Amino acid sequence: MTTEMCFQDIEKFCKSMPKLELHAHLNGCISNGILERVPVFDRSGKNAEDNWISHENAVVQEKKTLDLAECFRTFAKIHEVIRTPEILHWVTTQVIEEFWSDNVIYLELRTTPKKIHNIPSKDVYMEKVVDAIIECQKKFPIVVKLLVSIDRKLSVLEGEENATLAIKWSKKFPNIVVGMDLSGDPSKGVFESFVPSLVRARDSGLKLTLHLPEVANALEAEQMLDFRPHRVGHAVNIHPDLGGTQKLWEILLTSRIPVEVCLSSNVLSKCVSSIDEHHIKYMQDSGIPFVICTDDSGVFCTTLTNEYQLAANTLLLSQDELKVLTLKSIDYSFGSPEDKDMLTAMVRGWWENRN
Ligand code: 6MZ
Repeated sequence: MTTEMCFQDIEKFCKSMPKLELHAHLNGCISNGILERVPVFDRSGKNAEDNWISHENAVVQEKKTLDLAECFRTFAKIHEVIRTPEILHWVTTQVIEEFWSDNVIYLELRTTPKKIHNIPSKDVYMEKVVDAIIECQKKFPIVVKLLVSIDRKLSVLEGEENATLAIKWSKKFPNIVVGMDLSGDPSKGVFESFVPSLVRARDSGLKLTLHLPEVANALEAEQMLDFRPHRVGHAVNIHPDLGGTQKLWEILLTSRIPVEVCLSSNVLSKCVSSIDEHHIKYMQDSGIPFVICTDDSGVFCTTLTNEYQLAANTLLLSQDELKVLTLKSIDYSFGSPEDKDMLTAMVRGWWENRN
């Protein structure tokens, strides 16, 4: 940050800025505050106020650092809380509201549809999440999109099912269901096996984002970049000084594929050793396009404000550079041309009118 702003001002400034969140896993974004308030619904679907789910197991996020394996155990514990369609609907509204209170004006949520506990089918899972999005968009000035994830630990058949689901729901709700994501524990599954499903989704007009493996796996990272997704997540282990190779870095550089950068997630999950060792600096120096994201705001106890603040401090960004970063995130989003025009007008308007 330049002398334009003192350290204490940065947080206030980043909070007040209108922001776009492009990498947020629904269940990873359930904060402790939300977990503590999860209501139990009676059979009629109404909230039984006096009855609360015991979710002690799920509240494991206070830890300062988790390794990647612990992160995935935490997600599994959170999934234990999502026991009914009503709870899924409720947590989705709460997650969206938390982003909105952080001045997020555009949110891309991603989630792997699940048939778990009393959620009878992946279609019901989709229905509840989409309903919650529609409800929140009526209540708050926020645009919300949904990406259907394939968790890479799934079978090829389940990956196919998720692609079919994404295509079906994008036809029903083209303004909401706009893309697919490949994510999950990088030590499980193989990217190549999901390629036919992802190609089918892309051919039907869906946008794609892939988590480049968060553990060193040059072969798979190269295959993913060669696949030319619309965006990639994380991009740890790509730079030759940071666990990658010169070849990979050059492929990323020449591809111009925007990278979803998740600073707290990468540090807290120990995928990078410290913020000073984060590849964001190399990306800035090389001109690789990137966007600042939270990943799992709940599990990593962070906000998009906090991530922008970290980026501003790490890269010594000026206010003007923060504005450019925000405007670029509009370009990299999976929103429609109309969404992008509206968001650009909103962001420019805010920057012109701020004191
Ligand atoms: C890879 C991640 C992730 O889908 O149940 N997920 N996958 N790397 C990460 N970095 C820490 N963070 C979250 O949200 C939780 C799921 O998102 C993926 C994992 O598959 C996790 O189970 P949903 O809404």
